[in-house]
Amino acid sequence: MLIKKTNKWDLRESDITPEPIYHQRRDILKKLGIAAASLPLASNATAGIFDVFSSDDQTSVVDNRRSLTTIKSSLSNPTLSLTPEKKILQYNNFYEFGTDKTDPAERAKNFITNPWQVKIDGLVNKPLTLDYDDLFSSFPLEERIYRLRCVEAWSMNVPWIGFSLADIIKRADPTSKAKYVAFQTLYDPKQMPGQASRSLGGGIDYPYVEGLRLDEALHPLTLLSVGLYGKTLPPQNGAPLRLVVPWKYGFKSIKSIVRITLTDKQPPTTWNILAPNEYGFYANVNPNVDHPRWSQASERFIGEGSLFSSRRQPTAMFNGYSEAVASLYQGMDLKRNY
Ligand SMILES: Nc1nc2c(c(=O)[nH]1)N[C@H]1C(S)=C(S)[C@@H](COP(=O)(O)O)O[C@H]1N2
Ligand SMILES: [Mo]
Repeated sequence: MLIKKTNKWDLRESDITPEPIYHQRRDILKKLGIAAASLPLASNATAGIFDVFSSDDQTSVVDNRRSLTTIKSSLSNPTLSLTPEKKILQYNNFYEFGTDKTDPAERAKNFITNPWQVKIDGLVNKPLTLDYDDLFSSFPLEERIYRLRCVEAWSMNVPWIGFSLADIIKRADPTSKAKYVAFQTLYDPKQMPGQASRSLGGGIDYPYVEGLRLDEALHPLTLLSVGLYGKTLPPQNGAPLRLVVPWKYGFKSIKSIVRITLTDKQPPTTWNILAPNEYGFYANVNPNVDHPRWSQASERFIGEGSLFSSRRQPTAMFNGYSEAVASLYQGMDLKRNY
């Protein structure tokens, strides 16, 4: 049967929808076996089809998470309205498992996170290795409700569980030469299909690497997370250990970390390597510095209700953490150091 191609739909959807959501819609359509071109779309008919997050027949997720006991933290913001757990677990960026938002939850289901080892090495007096159990027993676990802002202009509020990165760095006792901290994600193409295939993995050279200046790394807000919503992290959110830097774009918050290295030089970072004119080393959330291809002045907050009716809100300088972190960048040109 010849299906009439309605370019009108493509145009309208891509015009009004941020790119990642647009791709996700297409992905959902693919899974439903619906060719996008075949849809006689009345604009109000789409809502039901795409409203995956409010339908209850989508819950067949393997869940090996354990409950974690936490203490309160003065660095948490309990007044933030939380993004529902289901959305935090099903709308992810983790290119090692594919580039669509729903890929990580699907493809990381059997990702082995225990046993696990994390090395802290480089310019330190006491290099150390943490095993899986050490991640949960070495430091008191705090719950910290933070804002998360992706460079793609969407945001969530997440109740993370973890401890300050500073705790682990201090234990390793950096030498006076240490000026930066480099992070590395696990490299295991057998488990991570995006590492085995350039197209699946978005053209990234793996392992995913990230970095911070030492003073940023030692800031108490900088969190090593082992959990969210009261439980251990699911694989798609970076189990068993991931970074969370709440005043920076989400790509700085590297997942499934195996190595933390203190260095004297600014470390290479994955998105900066891929597109240096679009993604800088600093990546501080800043409404006044646009991405070359889109505005950063506002963001789509993913909260209750349909993902696609989520509200637009203004982007906050340093993602709302100015008071705590602005002094780190005093005298710096934030347009040049994006
Ligand atoms: N190793 C690795 N870490 C990563 C990514 C990735 O693709 N690989 N994506 C980053 C991006 S772009 C974002 S927005 C956050 C998303 O975290 P979440 O899925 O827990 O919301 O993870 C970051 N950490
Ligand atoms: Mo992101």
